[in-house]
Amino acid sequence: MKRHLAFPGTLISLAFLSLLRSGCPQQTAEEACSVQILVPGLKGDAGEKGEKGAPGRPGRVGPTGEKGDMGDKGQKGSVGRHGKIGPIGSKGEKGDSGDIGPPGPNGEPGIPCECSQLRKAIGEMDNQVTQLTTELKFIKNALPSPAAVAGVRETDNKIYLLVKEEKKYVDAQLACHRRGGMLSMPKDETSNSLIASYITQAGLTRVFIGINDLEKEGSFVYSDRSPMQTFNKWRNGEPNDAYDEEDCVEMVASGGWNDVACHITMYFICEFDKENV
Ligand code: MAN
Ligand code: CA
Ligand code: CA
Repeated sequence: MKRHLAFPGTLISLAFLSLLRSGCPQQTAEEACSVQILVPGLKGDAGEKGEKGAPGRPGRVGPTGEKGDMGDKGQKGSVGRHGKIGPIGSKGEKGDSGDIGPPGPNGEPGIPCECSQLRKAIGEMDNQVTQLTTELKFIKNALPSPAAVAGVRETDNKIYLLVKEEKKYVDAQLACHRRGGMLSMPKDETSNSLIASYITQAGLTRVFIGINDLEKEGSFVYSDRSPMQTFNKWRNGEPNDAYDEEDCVEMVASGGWNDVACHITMYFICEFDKENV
């Protein structure tokens, strides 16, 4: 047992105890029960020098030594491998504009108008109509002198304008011309009635209209030089060329015609073709 070799004192104690317990069965009382004290013997002579032992274990790592002097510079090494690609550099400054390139090829044919574009166009036109209606209403009803225009009347293709300026026939015709029209020429019942009601509503009794026999007595023509057709609204007894000087024509409020002297002055009604306005 290794423990006894390591602790000799313990061996002594155990041997003593075992003697006490045995009761000394095979020995005399005097011999067996006497107390034996085991003590070490004298130190022996020095033994011969042993052989050289095995090398000891490596010692612990010593402390770091002081830095030595720098050695001579080594030879230049060979060229290393290519390094890794570096990070992207910052953006450079804007360059000068280039020359204008050649024109591109023609584009594809357009597609039919989209509903949204049509709606937008309609919306804009609607606004324009509203604005024009307002402006026209103002022009028809509120424009004061010197224009002296008492509103206008319209058919599908004509606009009639009553001019409240007293003029003799030729000046009335000239005034209409300057406005882009001519003295009104009632060539059918519809236009005649419209002009008549225009006169009535203006509170007037007569106006010059564009009919005359200036060129040839008794041969009445319209102001556009077109000859009188079958339609006419001569009042009873007219034309009578009274005083041999009546070569121009007036319309009275009832819509009837009467030949009158061209040098007298009165209001007049011009007419305009809508396609020329
Ligand atoms: C009367 C009639 C007409 C004529 C006028 C002239 O009304 O004789 O025919 O044109 O007078 O004022
Ligand atoms: Ca006449
Ligand atoms: Ca007359």
